[in-house]
Amino acid sequence: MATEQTFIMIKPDGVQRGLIGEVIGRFEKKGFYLKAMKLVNVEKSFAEKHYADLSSKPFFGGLVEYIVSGPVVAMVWEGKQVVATGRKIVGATNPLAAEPGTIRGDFAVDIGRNVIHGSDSVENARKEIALWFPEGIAEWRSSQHPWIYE
Ligand code: RTP
Repeated sequence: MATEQTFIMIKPDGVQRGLIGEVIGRFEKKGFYLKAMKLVNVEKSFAEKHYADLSSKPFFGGLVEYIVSGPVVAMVWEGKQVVATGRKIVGATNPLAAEPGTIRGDFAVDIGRNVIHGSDSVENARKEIALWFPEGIAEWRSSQHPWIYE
């Protein structure tokens, strides 16, 4: 049974540019399941917590300012190897290096306006889901789609 989950966030630029449907469509069409979603404005302290691992980087201040600059869409996606495959769908951090066909490769130019975040490991996905969805996630599908999963 494929139960791996990842945390995906559409950053403020993606929301302002009307890319919510595009992002959701790509994950849905691949065969992943949207398990939780909310549109939220996050506080500076929350953004700092999400990106705590990067707090010593020179771009940290600008990154936090970017994330709090408008609403973001926080989502949990589920499916077989969804963490690693989600990162492939998202594309390389620098959009100019991201392959065409990836979200960043198709829709972004600047590293500081790269549209989307995706967890980089199963362990970080677990931490990020707990941080963004402390209320928990409602179960709404008990089995995988038989035309997608063997
Ligand atoms: P994310 O966490 O947003 O999915 O991005 P990532 O794993 O691909 O990259 P990471 O190294 O974790 O960086 C987080 C975000 O910080 C911004 N960044 N700016 N100016 C810079 O050199 C720089 N490097 C990273 C990007 O918005 C990146 O997504």
